[in-house]
Amino acid sequence: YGYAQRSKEMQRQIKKIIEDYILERQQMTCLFILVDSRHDPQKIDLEFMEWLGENSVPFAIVFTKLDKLSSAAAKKQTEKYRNTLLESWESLPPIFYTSSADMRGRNELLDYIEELNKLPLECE
Ligand SMILES: Nc1nc2c(ncn2[C@@H]2O[C@H](COP(=O)(O)OP(=O)(O)OP(=O)(O)O)[C@@H](O)[C@H]2O)c(=O)[nH]1
Ligand SMILES: [Mg+2]
Repeated sequence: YGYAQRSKEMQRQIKKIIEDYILERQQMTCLFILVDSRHDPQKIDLEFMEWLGENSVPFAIVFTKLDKLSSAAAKKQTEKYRNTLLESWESLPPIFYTSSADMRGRNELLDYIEELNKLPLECE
C-alpha cells in the first residue's frame, strides 16, 4: 500500500486488492507492518493502522534496519514512533526491533510467529 510510481487508477486497484486480501484471508491471524526505523511516522502507515483497527485486524509492528541507526538514534526514533501511536491508540501493538544485517530481533519475531501458529483459527 506504500509508495508506488503508478497511475492513480493503478494505485486504487492495488489498494483494493490489498484491502480485499486483508479482510478475506481467513488464515491470517496477524498482520506484520514493516517500518524502516530511520523514518518518522508516516501518515500513510498511521492511516493504514487506523483502518486495520476499524476492521478488527490484529497487527504487529516490525522496525527494520536498526543497524543503520546508532543505538541512541534508534532509541529516540522508536520512542517517537511509540508516542505518536499513543496519541490515537490506548495501548501499543506488539513491536519488534529488528535488523536483517545483524539479526537482532530475529528470535523474538520467530517465537511470536510460532506462538501465533499454535492458536486455533477463528471461526466465522
Ligand atoms: N543494513 C541493512 N540493510 C537492509 C536491511 N533490510 C534490508 N536491507 C537492504 O535494503 C535493501 C532493500 O531490501 P528489502 O528487502 O526490499 O527491504 P525493504 O525494507 O523493503 O527496503 P526498501 O525496499 O529499500 O524500502 C536491500 O539492499 C537489503 O539488503 C537491514 O536490516 N539492514
Ligand atoms: Mg523493498
